Amino acid sequence: MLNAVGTLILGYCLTLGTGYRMTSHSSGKKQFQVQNGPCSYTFLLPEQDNCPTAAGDADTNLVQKDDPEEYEAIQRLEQLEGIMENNTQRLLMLENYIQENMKLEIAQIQQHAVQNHTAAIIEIGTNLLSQTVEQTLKLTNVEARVINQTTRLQLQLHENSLSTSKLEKQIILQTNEISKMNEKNSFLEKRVEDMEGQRLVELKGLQEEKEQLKQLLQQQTSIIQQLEQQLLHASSNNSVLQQEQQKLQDTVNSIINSIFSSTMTKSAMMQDAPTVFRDCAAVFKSGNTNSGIYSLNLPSMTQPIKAYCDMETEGGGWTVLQKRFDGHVDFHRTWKEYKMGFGDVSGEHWLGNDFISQMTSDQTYVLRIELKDWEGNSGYSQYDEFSLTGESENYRIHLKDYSGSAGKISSLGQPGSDFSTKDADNDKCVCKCSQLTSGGWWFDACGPSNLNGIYYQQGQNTNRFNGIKWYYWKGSGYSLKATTMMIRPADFLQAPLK
Ligand SMILES: [Ca+2]
Repeated sequence: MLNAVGTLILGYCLTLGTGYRMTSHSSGKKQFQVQNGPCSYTFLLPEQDNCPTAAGDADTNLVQKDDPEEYEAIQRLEQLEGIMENNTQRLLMLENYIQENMKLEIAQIQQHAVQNHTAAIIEIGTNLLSQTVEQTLKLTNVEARVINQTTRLQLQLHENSLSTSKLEKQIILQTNEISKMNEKNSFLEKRVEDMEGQRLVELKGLQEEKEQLKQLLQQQTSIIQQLEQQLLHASSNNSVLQQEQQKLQDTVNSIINSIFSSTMTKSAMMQDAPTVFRDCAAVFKSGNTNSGIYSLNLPSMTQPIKAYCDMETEGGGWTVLQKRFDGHVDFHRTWKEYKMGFGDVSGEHWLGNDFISQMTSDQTYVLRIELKDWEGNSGYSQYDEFSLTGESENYRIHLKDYSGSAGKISSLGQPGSDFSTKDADNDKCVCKCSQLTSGGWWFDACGPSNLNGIYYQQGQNTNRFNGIKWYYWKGSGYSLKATTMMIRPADFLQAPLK
């Protein structure tokens, strides 16, 4: 059983929110409000005007048990059905209205959403665009770099190709030169072969000549041997002749001496003047003041010798012991030759150690050495005392009081050395100075002087260890042009003329 209910629906939209409330209307109808979103719906429900109370209901129920009551109920049911139908139509209308409103809202919402999406898409698009621009810029940079690199590489490639072509040209030139050289080389090889052939022929000829010369040499050797034998025979004959000559000379000397002695006796009786002189000073003082060759003799000597007298230098009266100026005389001589003297008295010569030794044994002599170099300079060395010991003491030299211009120091050392020759080694060297440096001299070991060394001509006179040496004037390697050694009594200038 349904209660009859009248319903009125009013719809309007106000604010958001959803809910419902129930209020009592002044007309005695109850109303319901439903809130859905911005819209609210109000329902007015009609109520029955004479609803009986519970006690009254009991009476009504008694009345309704009759047919009018059923009729009344049917009417009410029909009324309710009508109301229900009206309500249903209204609800349908309401639904339509709501649907339309919803459509608009949805459209608005959709539009709004579309706008939002569009903005977001535009923003994203803008972002994408800016990113794209950045990427494009980067790409442009990269492209520019790539282009630069490509250009560089192209330039390098171009340069490389240029240098390659140059090298190729050079290679071609060198190849040409090599081929030319090869041609020359083959030409030269051919010439060398030809020359070798010629040389072989010449060598063969020379070998033949050599053989002939060998044979000739053998023949000549045998001839020389024969000659040597003949020479030996002749020299034995010669020594016999020399002995005879010596005997003859002795005889002549004795005759001369006897003549001299008789003459001297006569002269002594007539002039009391000597005719034989012991040295050039005596010659000078006898009045012979011209330089030249004179005969000298000593009481201890058996026979006189020839000597050169220098009557001009420093007052004259000098007996010359040694003279060299052109190299004509060989001074690499034996002990005996230096003992007896050698050379040309008027030219280059050595007076003789025996005579010098005896001459200086009983009187004080001054030794003067005069020297000339190849540059036109002259110098001298003088010793105020000079003497030689005898042969038994190897003609040892004694010197004192040096002065002169040929060196501030004497080139003949003190104390004096023994005399050495190529066949008599009396020096202080483990070597043999005479054989080493040539000539006879008072070598030390081998000492700073040797006036009897090898004579070297101008232009060949330097860097010589074996030349004519006077160290403290011209050094060790210099060979002098001219030398003179001469002596005079120390009292020559003081002694009065006889
Ligand atoms: Ca020696």
